[in-house]
Amino acid sequence: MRTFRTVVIFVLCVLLASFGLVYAQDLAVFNGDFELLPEGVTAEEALGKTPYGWSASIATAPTIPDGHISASLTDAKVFSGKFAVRLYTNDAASILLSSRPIPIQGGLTYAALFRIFDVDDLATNHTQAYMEFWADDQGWWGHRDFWSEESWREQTPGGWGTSKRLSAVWAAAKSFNTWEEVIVMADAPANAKYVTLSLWIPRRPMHTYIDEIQLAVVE
Ligand SMILES: [Ca+2]
Repeated sequence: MRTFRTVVIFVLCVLLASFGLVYAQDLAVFNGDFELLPEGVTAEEALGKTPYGWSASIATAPTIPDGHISASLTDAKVFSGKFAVRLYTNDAASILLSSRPIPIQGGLTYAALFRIFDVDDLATNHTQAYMEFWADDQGWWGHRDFWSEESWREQTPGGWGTSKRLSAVWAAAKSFNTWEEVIVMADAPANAKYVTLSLWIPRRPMHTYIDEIQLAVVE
């Protein structure tokens, strides 16, 4: 039986073969599988809150009641392990879920793999998966650590902006009610120092689950 990691490398190699590339090396995505909880925190305490190590920016309208929009840890549907993240809005709100900035080397090619389960009960749209490249630690987050344990304990809302972004590439899921592997691949700009992996719902009702987000540098 193939290990999960082998399957991942296999998927990437299949994709990369068509580009004439032959090797991908995994890079760490902090809590990319959503299994990590802050120290001493129980599942009961963490479920329903923004996942540890992820930043959620939610743009609401005053007409939307509390609780109708969320980016929350869930055990209702997972690709692997015990937990995944659920993005939900039943109105035309926007949700941006972003990873901790990951150090990279400019000029290299990166591939990100997202597992997305779009539910078709609210809309006929799909979740968009992004790689966003930044020049230094002065991206939209400035000097603030939105991914720390302290930020999790305070459930600090994330921010977001594109004015300092060097470039971005994205792909959307295409199917409903099944786990789909969505791959995003791009060359990092020469002056890029960080990439963030993001999920974006632009002003639409959506109900989706995301799990096992991975990143590889392609050599
Ligand atoms: Ca998981």
